[in-house]
Amino acid sequence: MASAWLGSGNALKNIRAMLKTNQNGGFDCPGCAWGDSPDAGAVKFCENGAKAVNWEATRRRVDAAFFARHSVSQLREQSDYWLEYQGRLTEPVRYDAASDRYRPITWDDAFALIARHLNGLASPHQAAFYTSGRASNEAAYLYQLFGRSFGTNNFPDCSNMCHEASGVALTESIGVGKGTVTLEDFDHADAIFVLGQNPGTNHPRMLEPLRQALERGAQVVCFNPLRERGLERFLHPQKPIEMLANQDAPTHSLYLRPNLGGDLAVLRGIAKYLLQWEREALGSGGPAVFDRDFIAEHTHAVDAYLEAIDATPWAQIEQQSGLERDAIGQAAAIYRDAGRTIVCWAMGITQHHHSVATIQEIANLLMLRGNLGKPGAGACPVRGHSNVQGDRTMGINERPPAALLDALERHFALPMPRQPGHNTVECIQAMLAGEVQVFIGLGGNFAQATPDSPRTRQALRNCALTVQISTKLNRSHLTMGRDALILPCLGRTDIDRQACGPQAVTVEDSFSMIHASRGQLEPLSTQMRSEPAIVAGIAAATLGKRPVDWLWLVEDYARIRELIAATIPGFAGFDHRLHRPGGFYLGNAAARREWSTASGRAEFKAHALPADLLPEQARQAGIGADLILQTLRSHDQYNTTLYGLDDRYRGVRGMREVVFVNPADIQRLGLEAGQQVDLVSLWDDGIERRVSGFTLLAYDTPQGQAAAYYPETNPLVPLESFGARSHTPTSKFIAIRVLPDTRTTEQQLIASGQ
Ligand SMILES: Nc1nc2c(c(=O)[nH]1)N[C@H]1C(S)=C(S)[C@@H](COP(=O)(O)OP(=O)(O)OC[C@H]3O[C@@H](n4cnc5c(=O)[nH]c(N)nc54)[C@H](O)[C@@H]3O)O[C@H]1N2
Ligand SMILES: Nc1nc2c(c(=O)[nH]1)N[C@H]1C(S)=C(S)[C@@H](COP(=O)(O)OP(=O)(O)OC[C@H]3O[C@@H](n4cnc5c(=O)[nH]c(N)nc54)[C@H](O)[C@@H]3O)O[C@H]1N2
Ligand SMILES: [Mo]
Repeated sequence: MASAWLGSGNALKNIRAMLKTNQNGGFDCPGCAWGDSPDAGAVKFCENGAKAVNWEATRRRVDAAFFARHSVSQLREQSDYWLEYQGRLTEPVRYDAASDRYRPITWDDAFALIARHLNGLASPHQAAFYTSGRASNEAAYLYQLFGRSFGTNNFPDCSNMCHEASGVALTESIGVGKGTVTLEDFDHADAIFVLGQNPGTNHPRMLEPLRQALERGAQVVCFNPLRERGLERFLHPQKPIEMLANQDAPTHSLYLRPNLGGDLAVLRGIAKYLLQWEREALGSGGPAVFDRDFIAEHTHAVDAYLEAIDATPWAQIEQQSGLERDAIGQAAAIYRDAGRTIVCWAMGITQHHHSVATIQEIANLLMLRGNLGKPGAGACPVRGHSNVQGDRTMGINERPPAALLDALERHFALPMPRQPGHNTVECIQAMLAGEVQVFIGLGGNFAQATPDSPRTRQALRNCALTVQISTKLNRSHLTMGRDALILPCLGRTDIDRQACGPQAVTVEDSFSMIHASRGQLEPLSTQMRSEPAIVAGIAAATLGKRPVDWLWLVEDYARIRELIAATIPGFAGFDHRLHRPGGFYLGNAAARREWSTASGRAEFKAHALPADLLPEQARQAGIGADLILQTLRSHDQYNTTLYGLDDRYRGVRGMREVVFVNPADIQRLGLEAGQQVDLVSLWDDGIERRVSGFTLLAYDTPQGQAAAYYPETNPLVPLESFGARSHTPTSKFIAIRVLPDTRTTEQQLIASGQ
């Protein structure tokens, strides 16, 4: 299989473009949301960023001739990898049911068609506007302004499946739903905790600050059920091969391997140690363990929290975390001894039933030692998509803060909808119930990224109209409503020319740094349009000039930035500040120790551990679960985009339909490594959720804790299995049974391509 690099057929030019990635004057890497130091010589891109750029910058094209050759039914037979590999979408097309093919449509006709559908709805709430986190600030701002002017807050987005729990938890605890640290803080931390994250693959540029931290004597403590290669040794992200070979690189200080979903218990165990040591210090007059001044001056409700710590028995902590008390004590001692600590986390923490509680426990621990709002310390939810954080800042939010709606109403003199909209799970439910009729996707791959795949696909098919604004072909284009459009857009790498000349867009990284991104490559076709231009086209066709002249706005994106400056806090003088090298810092109230919470202080949140990690509906399913499954990313993918079939650091080659299981579990289940199996998830609602033909791999994972790749395992995730108050599908905790493959030998041979 061709590598992403060579497969794009444009490698040399792309290398030149790469050199400009994430640099002043270049484009923002469409890979992850890790930030960059503005200093010269700092790492600007990584191996996986190179893959993302090259994948987008292909010269292969999916045009009218392509769609004339392939019917939609034929395309459905192809793999996800094949679909994306066909190249960039280059002209707008509409589905024609009679020929089962997509056929060219003019942009004007496409916009008019969408407007007809939207304006024909009985209620604006019958439309949903999905966003994936690559959309620029400018595109996202226009999109939310359009949706709200149309009359709804139905903005499901990829964040609902990603860091939603971080936003909910931190907003309540510290008054800001984002991380409090900047990249510079990593230079000053005495300890860095990394929970539920695989940076070697998903945020390679993060390895550099981790390595530097170890080299200057700071501690790095990792919590992960799997031994992830990138967490065991921190090597240079531009030299991935070192990662396999070099044994001299600095290693972590401590690596704990909790059970899936066991982090709340581990963190509570750390809190228990701290409380014990604090009491001992009070008794002996020794140095304080808690930051007593910070707690007194800046926090609220510590007593209830200390009671919750006392009320949690060690037996429950050990049972739920799968770790022994002493091991947790080692982590607690590192935390106690560090003056300044940063806690980082990603999907291993956010995609559980009790993720909000777990993240609030992280905030509790930070507060106990005053690790908020001082250099070298704080909370760091490491974001996924390169602009997912910015999209939220711009108002892509199904439950918008009242202040945002007030500001929009004031500025545009138009009433804004106050009723909360649908998040991703609710949107699928509403489509299944026929309540949402028009679905528009600004990027992403809704059919594959969301849970309960067969039901999600049915939900899309129920719609009167589905519109996908995309760079590349994917399964969402083949899972359509009765009417369907594909609108081809420019990506980050493409030069974006509008009436007033080439345009820059802006993005926000995980550290609330805003910077400009300018495409460098000539677009493949003049028929492709920018995301802001497409949104403006839809809006103008649907609303005319209400409440703004949409088409005039996109002639020069500085005009959009003026609106952002006028209505979004922190963006005053936006267009001007943009031109500073390295961009500008949006600021963060919690990092200044200003608490926008109910009490005006940072809130301790006292949660009990879940009585049972297994949810009621999995227990009700009768037979006990064989295993708990987490769904994760391989080294050769970007979410639903597959660059190849290898997972280098986990030693997997040429396959993705695999399930990693502890050898003792394989034996217990009476199975053999290498065997083909079916995975069936346990959820008591009468629906069978099964995937077939997975190869059983013996792997070093804690007993009872299995892993398999996303998105292939999304058919197993029940739509109703989501996090409390986050509504995030529990992609890291699915009770499953493992059964010998039930397909006939003939089907197996067809599936394996023989
Ligand atoms: N190359 C590349 N980069 C990416 C992406 C990509 O697909 N490819 N995706 C982007 C996006 S949108 C996101 S959100 C991020 C995702 O970045 P990650 O969160 O690193 O992605 P996952 O592969 O889901 O990995 C989850 C990690 O958490 C661990 N884990 C799972 N469950 C638990 C648990 O209960 N407790 C603990 N302590 N650990 C657990 C898993 O073993 C795994 O190491 O990456 C972004 N960057
Ligand atoms: N089981 C399971 N499910 C998960 C997860 C998991 O860990 N396990 N992770 C969840 C997470 S963290 C996330 S963020 C979601 C991701 O959900 P999405 O963001 O919806 O999915 P992606 O795979 O990132 O979307 C890829 C598609 O985006 C389009 N695209 C790429 N670049 C651009 C661009 O610049 N503009 C536009 N308009 N389109 C573009 C291309 O057509 C491409 O096919 O998946 C979630 N689903
Ligand atoms: Mo994500």
